[in-house]
Amino acid sequence: MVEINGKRLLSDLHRLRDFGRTGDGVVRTSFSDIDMAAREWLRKRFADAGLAAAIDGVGNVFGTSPNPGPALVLGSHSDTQPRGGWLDGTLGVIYALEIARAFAEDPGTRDLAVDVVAWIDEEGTYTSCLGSQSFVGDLSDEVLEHANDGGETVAQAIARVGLTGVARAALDPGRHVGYLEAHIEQGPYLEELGDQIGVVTSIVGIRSTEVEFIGDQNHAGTTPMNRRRDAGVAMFEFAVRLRERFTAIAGPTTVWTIGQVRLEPGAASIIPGFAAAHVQYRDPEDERLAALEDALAGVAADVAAATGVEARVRRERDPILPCDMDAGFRRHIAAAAERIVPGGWREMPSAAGHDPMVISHHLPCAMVFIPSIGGVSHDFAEDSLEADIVVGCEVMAEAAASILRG
Ligand code: HGY
Ligand code: MN
Ligand code: MN
Repeated sequence: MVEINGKRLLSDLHRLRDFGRTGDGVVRTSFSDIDMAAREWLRKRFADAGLAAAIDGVGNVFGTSPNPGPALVLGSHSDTQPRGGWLDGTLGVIYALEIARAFAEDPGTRDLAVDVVAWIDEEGTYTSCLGSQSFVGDLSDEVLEHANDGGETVAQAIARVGLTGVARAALDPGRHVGYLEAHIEQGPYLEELGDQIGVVTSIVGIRSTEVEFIGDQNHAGTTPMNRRRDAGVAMFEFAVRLRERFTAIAGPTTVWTIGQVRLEPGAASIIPGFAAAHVQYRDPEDERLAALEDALAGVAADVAAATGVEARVRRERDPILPCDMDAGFRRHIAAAAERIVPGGWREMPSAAGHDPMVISHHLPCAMVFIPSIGGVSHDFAEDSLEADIVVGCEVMAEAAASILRG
């Protein structure tokens, strides 16, 4: 069995947590100073592990094994949500680093090639899965114009951190035979069912729609109720009707949320003339996501008619399609899990999005989950047991070795 150094693994996880640590959580959004400092630390750690390491032209940290292919790419993202947990993304990056080191230290795996990556902007501060889109050659000029909430575009952020014109890591079909990512489950099932390992079968599809409501800004006291075009009232009515409509057509695992809203000008004594709601919805079936998107547009039109406020519906990004993990890789992971935690694993879908949503259209991919305590994620309270963290890395290492041995 590949000898994972659990102490070294945990020490690097905690060191990376220090970059942006805020209470028990982490604030390390893409292209922030602390994110770039963390990337420089990762680049050095990748180099210390014997990898040819660089921060590429979009901010990915990429470490290339000195061994000839066939090579697996192992990794995850090192950027976080605006109020993120310490393991979301970080776990998979440090697993990959630890596996590269453990392989190099063991004569039985010393010749296996594992390239290691820390993607940038999986979390969508500018545009989700930015780094992996670049790696597979999907990064269009249009995506480079996507902006963060402050209005800075991807291209401007790349220039600000001094990466314009720097070579970008790219998938090498003559070398790379697949991509593996370990991640915390971010949901309740492994813990509730008493399993330590999740072998991911598929990743849900995701659609994101912004609905703007344009009414009349006016005095909150002197404007008669029957003459108002209150954009806030329209948005709240939309949210209630959307819940009713989506509930009626949802499948067993459909999820949605309105996680971000705007009211302008946002003063208590002014009737809001503008409101915007960002709706994100997910499902394993793209047909159902299309039906939800149509229903959403219908609800917006109904609310506009009912309130006299104009409603504008806009896709925030191209739909992310549901994707399947590679069946052969899944068998390797399942066999490794059965060897290390007999009976303590299960196959399961991912309701969270991950970079294999992009990469799996170009390379076979697979994912390993470990339990999240209380099923909590995208919150400072996110955490996992140390024992589960170490076991997850052992399973990932065994599976990677087994895949590369063929
Ligand atoms: O939102 C997601 O599913 C991922 O954690 N970015
Ligand atoms: Mn996340
Ligand atoms: Mn993640």
